[in-house]
Amino acid sequence: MTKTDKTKQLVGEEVVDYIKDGMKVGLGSGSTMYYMIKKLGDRVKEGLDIEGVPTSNTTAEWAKEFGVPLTDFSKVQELDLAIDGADEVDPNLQLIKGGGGALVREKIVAASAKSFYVIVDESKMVTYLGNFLLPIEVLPFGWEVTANKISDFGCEPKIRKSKGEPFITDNGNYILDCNFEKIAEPKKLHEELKSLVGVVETGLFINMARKVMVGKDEKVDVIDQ
Ligand code: ABF
Repeated sequence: MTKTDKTKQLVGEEVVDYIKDGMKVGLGSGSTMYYMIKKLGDRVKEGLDIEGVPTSNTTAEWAKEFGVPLTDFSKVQELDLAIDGADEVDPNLQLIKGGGGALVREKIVAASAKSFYVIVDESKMVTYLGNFLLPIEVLPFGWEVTANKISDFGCEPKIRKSKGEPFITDNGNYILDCNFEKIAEPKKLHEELKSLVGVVETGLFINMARKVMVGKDEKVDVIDQ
């Protein structure tokens, strides 16, 4: 296991302490969440009574593998807590997410929770968002037109591919990865991109994270909003 994986495991396991009996919990996606779900499965076996709402098909599979009970939004309107990873976190706890292609469901789940906690290793902490390519989920129909309009904001959108074909999200859409490099005003950029026809959602998570837990070597720093 690499040093980064050990750090992800540390922070992924530590966040489970915040999950209490009876909670409805949003389960994010990504490798840090893998460790969280595995640990949560151990707690469930010990008697913790919770239900999770998964943000991706992969997360649902992990939950089944580790014995974490699942529910969905047809039965639950509000979640007590949502937990997820991130690709970048700035000093104001604004985030870029969507490297794994699950940003829409991740945002719906985070927005439906009373609290949203983010778990990352320290490599994700940045001064400015944008070094990581910003993922933007778009409708397949006319995606070339949507990409052209996005490029007016100062990037060159690239359609995400998997095995030579466009990557298809769990919602049947495409992802454009956009090289903004330095996003000075994340809220403004998110709002302007979101107003474009064809854009389903951006990977900018603005004013959503209440707590960011940062794994650093052998310890976890907790930053509260
Ligand atoms: C998801 O998983 C995504 O939003 C993000 O791209 C990724 C986090 O990365 P990691 O695999 O490092 O946990 O939460």
